[in-house]
Amino acid sequence: MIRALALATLALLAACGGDVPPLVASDVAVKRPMPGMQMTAGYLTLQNNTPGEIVIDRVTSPQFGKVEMHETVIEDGVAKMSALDRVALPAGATVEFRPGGKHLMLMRPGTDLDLVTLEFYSGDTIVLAVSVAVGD
Ligand SMILES: [Cu+2]
Repeated sequence: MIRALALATLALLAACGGDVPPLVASDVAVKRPMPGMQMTAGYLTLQNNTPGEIVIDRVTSPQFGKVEMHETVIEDGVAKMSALDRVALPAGATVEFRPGGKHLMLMRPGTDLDLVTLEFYSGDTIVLAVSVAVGD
């Protein structure tokens, strides 16, 4: 029910065509995979401008076979990555995907990686799509 309300809010804000988009990405960065590597990481900052929670539960990219949301955690002094099923953005919150914290794990890269598009889903709805030029 909460998710339905949040999506309804998103639709409403989008329909208004106001100055502030409901969900904004900034500082988007994707590095080109190292030679021979089948994965790379993606970083960005997400800002939820709605009065409701937005839950990201899937990320896809046309340029990658699989995308996962990961979080790096320190266990017994060792950095480990764990996959996140969902990332919740509380109302008005900013969530960072950055080195050493949450990040996108981009796996099985295709051949054309100059421009990468990331699609963020909440349920069946794409709540944000952002494209970025790949950096070296
Ligand atoms: Cu990872």
